[in-house]
Amino acid sequence: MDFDLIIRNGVIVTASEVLPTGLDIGVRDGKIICIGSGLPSSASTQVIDAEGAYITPGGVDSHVHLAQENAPTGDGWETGTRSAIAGGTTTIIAFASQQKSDTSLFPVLEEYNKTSKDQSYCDYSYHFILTNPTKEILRDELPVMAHEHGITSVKLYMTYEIMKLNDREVLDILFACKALGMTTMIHAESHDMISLIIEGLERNKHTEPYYHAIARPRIAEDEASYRAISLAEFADAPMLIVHMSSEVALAHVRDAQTRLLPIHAETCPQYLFLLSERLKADEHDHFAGAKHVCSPPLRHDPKDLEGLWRNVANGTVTTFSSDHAATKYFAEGGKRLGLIDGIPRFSKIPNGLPGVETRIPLLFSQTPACVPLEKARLSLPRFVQLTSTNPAKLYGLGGRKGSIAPGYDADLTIWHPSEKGICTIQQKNLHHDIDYTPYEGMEIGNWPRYTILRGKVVWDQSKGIVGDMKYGQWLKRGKGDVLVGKTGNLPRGMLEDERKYWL
Ligand code: DUC
Ligand code: ZN
Ligand code: ZN
Ligand code: ZN
Repeated sequence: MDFDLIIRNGVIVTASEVLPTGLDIGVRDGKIICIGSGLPSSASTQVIDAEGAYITPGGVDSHVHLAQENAPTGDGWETGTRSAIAGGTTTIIAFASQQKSDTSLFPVLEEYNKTSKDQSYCDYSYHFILTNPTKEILRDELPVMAHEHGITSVKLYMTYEIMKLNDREVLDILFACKALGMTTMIHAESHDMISLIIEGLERNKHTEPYYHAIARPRIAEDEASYRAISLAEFADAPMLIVHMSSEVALAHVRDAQTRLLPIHAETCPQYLFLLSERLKADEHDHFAGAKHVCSPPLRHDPKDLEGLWRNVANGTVTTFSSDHAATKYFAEGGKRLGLIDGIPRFSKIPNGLPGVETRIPLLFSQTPACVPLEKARLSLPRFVQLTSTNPAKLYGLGGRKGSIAPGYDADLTIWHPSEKGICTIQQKNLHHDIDYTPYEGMEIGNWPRYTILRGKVVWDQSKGIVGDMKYGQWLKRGKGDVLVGKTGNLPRGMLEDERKYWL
């Protein structure tokens, strides 16, 4: 057997174990063919010596915003995917976004396909953001999206005037998605609580960036998360609540999972590493807090971080995504969005932070690969589940992406041998087209030395980006794996008899 690539002398980590040392990974035609010791090379085989470093599956970032109309100063496909591979991510799932005025999804898809074509350094797919779920779209278009285009997930918003859906609309979508084996993602914050608070803050002229965190308290996330779970339970449909920021809301997810409901949680680096103090002015810049505006907001208390880390470690959180939803702090001509005639208006600051490149190294920094065991926040297999295996399975890429096993795409992140990995996150070393990183100066324990996509080295830390913008492939996804719990449950407190007359 001739291999195109053999990686020797690494420590392979999968979602279930850290394999013994001394195993080689043999790759041909972009796929992992076998894992074994002493695999034979030929003259044409490329051999990489991992020098005892960890090898983890290429990252799957299932929550990335690129080239969205509502973020004109954000990252596009070229810069966003370049940034992804430099940070160990080999697959992203971005968002094709329906506007309220769009009565069909097909033109939206066509337009989005145009912006991504031949512009991606990594493999990619889309979720559809639904903001106007007409009967026709749910009945006639979603099945085509799922079966012909392999788009098997949607994202919904319970907040933002221009995006939010009411509970009935969410239910209609859940029933439609369930029938198609699609996964529903939801942004859960109570629009009414938030809009009431914003009105009060504006009336009292509290409009600096910090008040963004005051405007969206944990109870708004808590209430909407519970409501979203209840709707999913009623429809007996799988759901993932995106970008969860607090343990109070996660308690509802945990409870649902305990009752074997297919309810998932996603969290993101910003909620594990940053607090709302970041929203305050700094000594040089009154408006600097605008760089840290995301929704849900950064929380106030270190106890919030602890609570979230607990849910990462204990299995409640299913996926760890970047929610890379970046906008430049200084837009064209030095203009800062949300600073209107010199007056800060937090409610006009675009929401979202950059993070597609730093996501994986940040989480890796909290594993036993980088810190003493007693300080580690999560195990290495748990790291792999969260960053790669779970998002691949949940979004219908299982068997192809997200693991190191024969038959899978040879998507791999090779780290530095442990003593050489220490690095400091610095904006000047990142590859996005955004003018800051929220993690500037943070010391972390390692950085990907090589990123490999379908058997090809696309990131080599000693050389930089070595991949090609046309190499990324569009992925037709299948049905998601339910992963947690099961469908077929009777909603709590309901009798079969009560349902049979209308279902
Ligand atoms: N939700 C996201 O998923 N990303 C950015 C902003 C938001 O509200
Ligand atoms: Zn959101
Ligand atoms: Zn004020
Ligand atoms: Zn997002």
